[in-house]
Amino acid sequence: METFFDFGEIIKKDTEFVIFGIPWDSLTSIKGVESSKAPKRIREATYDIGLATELGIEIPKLKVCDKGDIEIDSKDISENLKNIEDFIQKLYETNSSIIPVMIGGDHFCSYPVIRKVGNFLKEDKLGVLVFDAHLDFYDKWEENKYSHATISHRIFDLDFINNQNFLIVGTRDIDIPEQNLAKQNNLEFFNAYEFHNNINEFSQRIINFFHNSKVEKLYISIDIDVLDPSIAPGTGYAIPGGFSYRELWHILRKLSIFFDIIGFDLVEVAPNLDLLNKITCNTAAKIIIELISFI
Ligand SMILES: [Mn+2]
Repeated sequence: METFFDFGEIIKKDTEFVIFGIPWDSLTSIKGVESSKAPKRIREATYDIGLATELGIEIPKLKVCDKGDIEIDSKDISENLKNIEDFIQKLYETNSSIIPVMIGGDHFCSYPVIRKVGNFLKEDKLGVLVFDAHLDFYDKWEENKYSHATISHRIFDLDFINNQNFLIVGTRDIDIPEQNLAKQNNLEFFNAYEFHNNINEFSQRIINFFHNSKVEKLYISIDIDVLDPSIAPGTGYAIPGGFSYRELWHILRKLSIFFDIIGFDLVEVAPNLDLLNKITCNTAAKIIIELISFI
């Protein structure tokens, strides 16, 4: 199996991070977006990337293991949810301090991961931060509770989540029904335009939000469309006005100083919509390895 940066497939005693893919995109709201191919393509992208992080950390020395992809049934949603949660349960049984790193798939893949991580760490001061151009706060999408357009609402409905430990950052493409729902529920989100070219100030706002609620442990879900499509064009909804790679890098670096990051994911990369030079897959791979090294 081709693994992320050639990391091994076996969880060892000193393994700190376990990477896994969820090749599942059937709950996407538009056709022709093959984010199920992203785990494979993002792994492949790592073979063309240097083996030191930007701060000079030697990547092969990081304690990472890549367990490959979770098997997905294209039709059976509840079976997929069960398989994903069982997979994470087993990780925690092997080592309860493992940090799961999931590569999607569409954004709905984050739901079972966050549900499982949250239920496992329930006693602790947990927060969930979503980077996304969208609120994805529909209650239902075409009659379905489970969709990548309802993912934030499903997270919000989890019993360990409330409007003080859940934040969405980078929004700039919001629909009227979800905007109304967000207002009714006092959902907190920082629009992309509120970042006024001062990355420290903006990062501090995010940190303050969670500190005010006494959050110590943070799960981070990154929809690649939080980035500007000029750096990440390979995604279903390419919306202008997103963050640069460097801006997101700075925010993640700051967050990892102030919080115990207990898991993260990167979703919604669509390799079939990427450029020939694979810029979106490269960007995704860089974000994943840089964030691992920060943590
Ligand atoms: Mn999105």
